[in-house]
Amino acid sequence: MGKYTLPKMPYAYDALEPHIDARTMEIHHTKHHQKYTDMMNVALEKCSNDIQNKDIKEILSDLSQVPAEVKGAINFNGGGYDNHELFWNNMKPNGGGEPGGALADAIKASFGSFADFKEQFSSKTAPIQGSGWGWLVYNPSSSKVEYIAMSNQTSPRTKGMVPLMGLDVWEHAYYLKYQNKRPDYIAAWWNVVNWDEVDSRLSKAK
Ligand code: MN3
Repeated sequence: MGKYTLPKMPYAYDALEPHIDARTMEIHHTKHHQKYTDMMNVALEKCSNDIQNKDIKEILSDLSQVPAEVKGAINFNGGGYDNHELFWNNMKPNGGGEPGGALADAIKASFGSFADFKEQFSSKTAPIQGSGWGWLVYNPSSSKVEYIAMSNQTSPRTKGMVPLMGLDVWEHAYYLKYQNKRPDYIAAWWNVVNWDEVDSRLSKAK
């Protein structure tokens, strides 16, 4: 067995119904997330022990430290491994609503209001070309929260950002239920956001 193993889901596959269907969640976790995990282990075998022993966050934060021949594979599969673990946990059954506390203040400071943030996040994530993610991140250099769109599985960590909340808009994340209607998936997704988890990531990032 490699260093990385598929993280356990924090709830049942059908727990996010009707917003995200059980079959999509099961395939997404057991096939897609599993594949990124397995391929990350394959890529790590070509790395030094020093790299192998590092946390995924440290690896993704500085890809210049990994051998050139596996840099692309680690960017993609290490990103996929980490992004999906964040994604499962920034959702929960009966989630949604609005954040409170420090997260609410940070969102207001950066976006004007929660409604403006939600509108901007949705309208920037919906048109991502091909496969990618929309992210709310913490920028350590400005000490503010920001929106960032990332292609494929590339982690916001590769840009020095701390991921707080990610939305996977690869077709595998929604196609069974929503087909080509990505904006409908995004609109439904707000009902399962786990704001407590996002707020907790913000406090750890500061
Ligand atoms: Mn995915």
